[in-house]
Amino acid sequence: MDRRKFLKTGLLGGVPFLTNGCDSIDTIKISKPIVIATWHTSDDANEAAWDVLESGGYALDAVEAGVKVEEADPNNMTVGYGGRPDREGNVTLDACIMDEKGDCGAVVFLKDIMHPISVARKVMEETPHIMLAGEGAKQFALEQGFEAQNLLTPKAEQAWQKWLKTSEYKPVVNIENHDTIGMLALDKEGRLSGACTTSGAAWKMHGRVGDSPIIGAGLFIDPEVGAACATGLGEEVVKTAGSALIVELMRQGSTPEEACKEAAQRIVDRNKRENRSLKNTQVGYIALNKNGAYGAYGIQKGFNCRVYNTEVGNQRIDAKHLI
Ligand code: SD4
Repeated sequence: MDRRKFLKTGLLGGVPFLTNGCDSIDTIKISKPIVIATWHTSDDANEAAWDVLESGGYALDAVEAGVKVEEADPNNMTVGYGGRPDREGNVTLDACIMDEKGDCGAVVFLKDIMHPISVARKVMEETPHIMLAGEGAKQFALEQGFEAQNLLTPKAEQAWQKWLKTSEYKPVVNIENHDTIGMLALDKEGRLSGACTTSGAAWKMHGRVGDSPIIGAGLFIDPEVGAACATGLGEEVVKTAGSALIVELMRQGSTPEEACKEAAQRIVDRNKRENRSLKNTQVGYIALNKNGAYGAYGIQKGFNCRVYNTEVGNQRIDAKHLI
């Protein structure tokens, strides 16, 4: 059989994707290192990750360094310091990290710590658990040497005060649930890692946890196949196990873009079946397979991401969308 029939090209990635286990990996072009992150605003985050990858560093170090840029940026109002608070005025953070062995760590409902992704990595590396929540997560962070600080900036507090006037919980598509950073990287040695970090949905209920720190929902990696992560309305991502679904679809032969599209379609179909409006629902997915092919897809117009490799540089990509 013509061996080209075994290969499918990632629609965005332009890199052949091995769809048949008979082919040997060294017969196809592998694009590495590479990093991809949700939202075009992650350009500086990609730069930080690329610095690690280009010098031959570890994908896990790259994604941690990358998303930390957004966690520390007060102008990113969906991640870390400067994140929009919950409806009671508390900034509460969710994050998870996963490596090429399938090991992972997460923190949820964490307060007062600027870099939840680094705490999540400590959970993975220093504890027998995968997830710590709330006060326990903060206590662990302090024990590990992280410093407590107020994460509510004047800008975020003003936005909250304004919201309080109506107190309507109607997330504004591509604005209020925008800029959570999910990042996937493949290093020179072919190791895949991913990180996802967020302050969650703006004006959420106190105690609410979204998809971003949930392995299989906000992030998933299978080193045999690839990686995926999500941004947008977390409840919808969790209900469809979005990132795990994308990885499984890639395992069955879908390109990264096809897999992201199908996962977005599942959300649309489920809501249509229940006659629910999707007007206020945006979810965007990115995926990277083990060969460095990548893809993205959104439910609504307006989702984008950023890819960095030697071929394209640090490039913005506007994802296709279903609606
Ligand atoms: C959440 N998925 O907590 C996050 C929000 C998000 O860009 O992605 N914002 O539901």
